[in-house]
Amino acid sequence: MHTVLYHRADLDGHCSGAIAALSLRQRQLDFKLHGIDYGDPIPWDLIDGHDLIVLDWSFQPWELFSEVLRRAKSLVWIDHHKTALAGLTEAMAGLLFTPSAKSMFAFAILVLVLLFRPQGIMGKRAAP
Ligand SMILES: [Mn+2]
Repeated sequence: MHTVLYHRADLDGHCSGAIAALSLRQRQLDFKLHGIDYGDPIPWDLIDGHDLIVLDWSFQPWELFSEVLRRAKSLVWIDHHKTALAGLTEAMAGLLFTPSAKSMFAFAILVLVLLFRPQGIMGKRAAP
């Protein structure tokens, strides 16, 4: 079963949750839709063994991501907030390097992205 966790505190969270629900319904997949906000308890019963889709929201602290990856069957995570990218790169760097190098690593990633992919890391929009 799929679980869709969407940010319940803003409109883009609600809309992305609705789009995911429509898509899963069209494909006749079983799912639970669950709104979440920062400070809410993590709904582990909806994560354990489920195909998890997280929209417009991030697990914080970042160490929670490794536990989610361990417990969920799969994870799709879509979040447009710049703190999401910085936090994730910091968490990854924390696994690879000394903790003191974490913020330096996130800064280096941001500079590299801006240098080589100023248009963003996703594909270009096709011409209409
Ligand atoms: Mn948002």
